[in-house]
Amino acid sequence: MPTPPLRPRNYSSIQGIDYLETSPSYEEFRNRYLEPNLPVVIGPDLTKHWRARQQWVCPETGKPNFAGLREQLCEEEGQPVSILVPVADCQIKEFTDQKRSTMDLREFLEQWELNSKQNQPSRIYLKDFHFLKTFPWYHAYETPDIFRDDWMNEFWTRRLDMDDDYRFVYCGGDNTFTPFHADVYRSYSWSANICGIKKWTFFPPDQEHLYCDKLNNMVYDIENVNPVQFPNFHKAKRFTTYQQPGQTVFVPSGWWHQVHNIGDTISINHNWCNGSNLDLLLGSICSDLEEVERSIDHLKESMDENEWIKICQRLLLLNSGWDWSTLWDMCNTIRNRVIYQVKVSSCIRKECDNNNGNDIDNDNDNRIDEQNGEVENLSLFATFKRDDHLDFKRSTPIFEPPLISQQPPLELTLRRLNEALDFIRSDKAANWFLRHVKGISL
Ligand SMILES: O=C(O)CCC(=O)C(=O)O
Ligand SMILES: [Fe+2]
Repeated sequence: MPTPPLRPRNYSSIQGIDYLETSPSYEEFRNRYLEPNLPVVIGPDLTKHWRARQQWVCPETGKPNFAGLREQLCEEEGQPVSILVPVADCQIKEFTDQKRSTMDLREFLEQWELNSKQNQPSRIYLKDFHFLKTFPWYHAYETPDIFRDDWMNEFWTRRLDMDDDYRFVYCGGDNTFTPFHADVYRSYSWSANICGIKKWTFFPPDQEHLYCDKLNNMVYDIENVNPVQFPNFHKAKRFTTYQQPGQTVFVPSGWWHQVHNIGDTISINHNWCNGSNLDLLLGSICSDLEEVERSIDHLKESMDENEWIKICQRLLLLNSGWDWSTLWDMCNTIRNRVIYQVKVSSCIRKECDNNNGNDIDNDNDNRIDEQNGEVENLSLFATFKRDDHLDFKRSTPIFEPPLISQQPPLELTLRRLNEALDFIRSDKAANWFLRHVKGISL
């Protein structure tokens, strides 16, 4: 399989993790962090107006407002309602992750509060909880502008074959943690801390050989590494930061990290991608696929070429949650939206040129953004109309596309999308799979 071209990124001169007291402009965020793929922590102003920060925390103690959370989330008109949430047991490793199960939210909050009152460390961590899907009416927070160019949530919340997203809430007592990992699909994540402190340890990319053993097992917990199994782990370059209440961490693409909660911690996070890390996602799907192919290489002889492609794609979807059609459909959905925005903004520019002579000023840019808001409403309307034909009732609220001011120039985005689509099209196996199995015209 050909490898996709990666834009060069240089991690060798990083000294530490930047802290910005106030939110950067989109332009600054893109140039200093998104494009070079570097982490940053942003001060608490970014989140201070959120309902989650105002109502989920006791102002006197800084601890979670356990009673308020139970009342707001586990009751309807004074009656208890049962909400099932995903939890991880931080003391049991299962394969490469913690043992997962589900639990009633009220019970979780009660147990957590008890541990907290007794100053005991916790073991159960509520994580990957799809908060918006469960409480679409609640408005706990707003996605900050700098994280709005988010193709994963834009695409996933419009998918016609599933009702899903990458928007989560995490709640855990003292000592809960998330083991060493890089995020799904090599996506970015942002994580806003509502209360408690999170200790993040970040490892820049391209050091995987230091935390992988001969059998391809990865380090699980960076604080308990077997030096015989991973003799070179201590050589890995790393950066640590303590995220305070209200602060937001930007986690770049493909950076391995581990997170420890200090005290009772609640956070909100999204996984996301856009034109700045699309090449890394493409690289990630290619390496996931190579791994699948390696693992069933012994079966290759016994099947014809097309059967082999189909089986590899099925396993890729099962193991990694995506196949060529997922990535193709996401890029195509975003491409259609961007083309629409290009058309609308060029119409407005023409109209403004006619009205004002050729002077394109700030007012004009504002008009483009306003009009862009209308583009959003139109696309939202189109999605609702299409939803009439869905086999399921969509409960996950739509993630709105970014305004023009919240994304790079549309032409650059289109170029990157076209490059990715061309790469997929030029791969013989992907091309066959998309056309003949998925019925997509390329
Ligand atoms: O907060 C945690 O425990 C994990 C968060 C995380 O890994 C992420 O946001 O990428
Ligand atoms: Fe992560």
